[in-house]
Amino acid sequence: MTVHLSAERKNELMGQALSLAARAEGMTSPNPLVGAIVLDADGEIAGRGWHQKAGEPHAEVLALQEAGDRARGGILIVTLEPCSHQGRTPPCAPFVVEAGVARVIAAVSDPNPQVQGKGFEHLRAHGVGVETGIMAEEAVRCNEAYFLWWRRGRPFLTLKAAASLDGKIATRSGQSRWITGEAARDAGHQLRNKVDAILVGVETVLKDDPLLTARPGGVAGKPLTRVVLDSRLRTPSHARILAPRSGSSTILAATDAAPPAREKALREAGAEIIRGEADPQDRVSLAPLLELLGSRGVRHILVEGGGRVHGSFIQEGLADRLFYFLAPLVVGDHEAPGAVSGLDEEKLQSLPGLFNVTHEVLGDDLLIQGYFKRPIWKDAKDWTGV
Ligand code: AOF
Ligand code: ZN
Repeated sequence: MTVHLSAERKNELMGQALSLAARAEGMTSPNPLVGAIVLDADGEIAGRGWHQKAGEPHAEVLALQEAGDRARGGILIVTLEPCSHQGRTPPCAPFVVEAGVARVIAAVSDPNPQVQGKGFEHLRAHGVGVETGIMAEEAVRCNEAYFLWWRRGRPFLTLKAAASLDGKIATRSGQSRWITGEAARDAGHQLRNKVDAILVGVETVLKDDPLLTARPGGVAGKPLTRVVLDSRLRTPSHARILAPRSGSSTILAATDAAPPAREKALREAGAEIIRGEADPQDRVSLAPLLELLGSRGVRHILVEGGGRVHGSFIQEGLADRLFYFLAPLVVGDHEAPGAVSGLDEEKLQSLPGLFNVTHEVLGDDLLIQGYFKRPIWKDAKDWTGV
């Protein structure tokens, strides 16, 4: 018999394990965020752990190591099913058994087909009690890109736009820097810290010459894959996006329409050039590009415009989430570019409103968040078992 935990206490502990997991937000890709807590046989916290980086020890192993002998007869609380496979690190389930834990309380099953219930099975087969479904929705939510990858086989796409009240992202001459205030811009940079890649269209590079790093100035930003949709390779060789940033790389996604001389010059300037399929409008085909990025471990992509790029992702049904910063000013010019454009009429008529909408005031601006489809974490309760 292990110590009795009330439903409230289980939620509280799982909430703490989720907070531990969140400490490595943006750093573990392609692996999930995972947090774990070990209780000793008296119900006292004996160990804590969280996964910090792909290839490094798993959360439950770190928590059990900290607990040492105190884990015997105790309880492991973990935000994801303990793994059962040999990956870059050894399987956790046998380690949990060896540590002498009597019971495991897990939020949700691991959607990775190498695990998917096999971890729970291993524990049960070795006499460890397993309880799942505690805070399952929150646990999927904190790993929504990871879950989407295994459930739908593509990276998670967040679209970000900053617009005036009339939906304009710049003036007609391309001035955009003044649209939102500092708090909104900071929130935008925090978002960059959570994703693996940032993607923009070449028009954005030509107009704004952005750095696309995780922090203004980019001194200590985290490594990011920067991607430009640039079918004809119009990115200038001196674009700031090509400047080396430790750990960050720049991919220019082109088609066969791009001149070989541009390719050579841009490679020399430090870019990686990928020539992919063209869509019927001779633009870079999005789905194959996402597949390629996914195969490189990219799980979450932030799309930062412009309007036509956002429109393409929405049109293709590839947009998952929206961060829309709304600034209290009016541009008032129908020639000024809008936050989303280029959707065909059929698509416009079939677009539902956003799901799970939230509003937040940031200085003088408003942040509206929502999902283009029913969020994947809404189904979390179906993924708790074997
Ligand atoms: C993690 N951290 O805390 C847990 C994970 O290559 P490996 O050995 O690191 O295995 C990665 C897989 O292990 C991952 O996709 C997931 O299925 C499982 N659990 N992974 O990185 C953790 N518990
Ligand atoms: Zn593991």
